[in-house]
Amino acid sequence: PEAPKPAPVNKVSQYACQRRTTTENNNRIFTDAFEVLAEHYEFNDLQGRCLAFRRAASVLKSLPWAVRCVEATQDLPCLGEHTTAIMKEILQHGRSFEVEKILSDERCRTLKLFTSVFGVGPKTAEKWHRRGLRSFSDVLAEPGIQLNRMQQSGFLHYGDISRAVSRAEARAVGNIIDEAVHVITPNAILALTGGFRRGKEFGHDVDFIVTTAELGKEKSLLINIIDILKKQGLLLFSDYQASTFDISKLPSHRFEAMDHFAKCFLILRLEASLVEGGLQRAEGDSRDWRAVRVDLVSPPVDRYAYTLLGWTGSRMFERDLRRFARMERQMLLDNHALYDKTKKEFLTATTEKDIFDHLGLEYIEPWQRNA
Ligand code: DCP
Ligand code: MG
Repeated sequence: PEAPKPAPVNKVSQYACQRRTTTENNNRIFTDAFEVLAEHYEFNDLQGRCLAFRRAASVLKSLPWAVRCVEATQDLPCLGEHTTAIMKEILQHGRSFEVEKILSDERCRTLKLFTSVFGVGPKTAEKWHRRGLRSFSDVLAEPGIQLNRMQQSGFLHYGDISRAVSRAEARAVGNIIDEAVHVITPNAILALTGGFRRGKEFGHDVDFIVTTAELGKEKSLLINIIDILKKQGLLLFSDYQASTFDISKLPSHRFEAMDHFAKCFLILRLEASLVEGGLQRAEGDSRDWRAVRVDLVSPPVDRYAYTLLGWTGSRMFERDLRRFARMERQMLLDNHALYDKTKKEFLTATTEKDIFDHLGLEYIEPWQRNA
């Protein structure tokens, strides 16, 4: 039976930062399909098409209702001919043949497999595929392939790292980091960011901001944390990147540019005894620990709000905050700062709310940023 058409509501914005998107997705059958297509276009270097499908998925995720017919979507932004055709296919047949073709495509499957390894990006995956490699054992047996340190750890801990991290595990990691920073300084500031701050139940890693209330003291913080974790025997891998932050620089124009704060990408050993309800483990795995990916970023405390906003995500939310700032406000935003091009000045912020205010945006709670 035909579902009643939803009553006309306020127009949905083309900007993710003007939509409220919780973790409850009423349109997963479509957004999962769009994500497959987006990834396919990404692997084939068609960034425009990739973004179109990511934007369409993001709009559907924000809807408090499930799409039952394509006519119901005609007032929504970011949905084009191609996305609508896919939705039609799914509504009619329960699946999309175009998506199924991609899912069975050998090249796409191999690239997805290779990029699932920590330290392997699309370029390396492509290179391995062009050499005729199709599986992990192909890669590991291939003479002349030099894995870097990150990739070696990626393969070593593949089973653990590719398994989702639970909220209880994230909390346990938080306790470990909290203990370590408080050994170093009583003025430590520690915040959980990323997907867990947005209320997700599972994540691929755990993201934190660590800094201190004394400006400048953050400079040695990560190095000291890494040292403590190492002494505790908890450090399975660590890649530390020192700060290259320059206060005089304008915010970056690039959407996907990494910030310049000191950061580290870690793999930690997490004991089961520290996790309420136990570890996420494969069936038959009787170890009492697992490896977990953890990212730490350490900005100077006066950049805390920008870093918190930037690392909370989602990626689409971040991308659209920056796009909105540039297109609608003539401002430049990134994880370090907000710059008003008209007034030619930097705007300061101590809370995320300050930044939304500067941008003339309604405040969106972290759990409403799952765009
Ligand atoms: N981030 C970003 N752009 C990138 C990478 C990251 O804006 N290219 C920001 C937004 C992310 C946050 O950093 O939310 C953390 O990155 P993750 O890759 O850990 O993403 P999530 O935590 O959102 O997802 P997951 O649950 O998979 O960890
Ligand atoms: Mg994360």
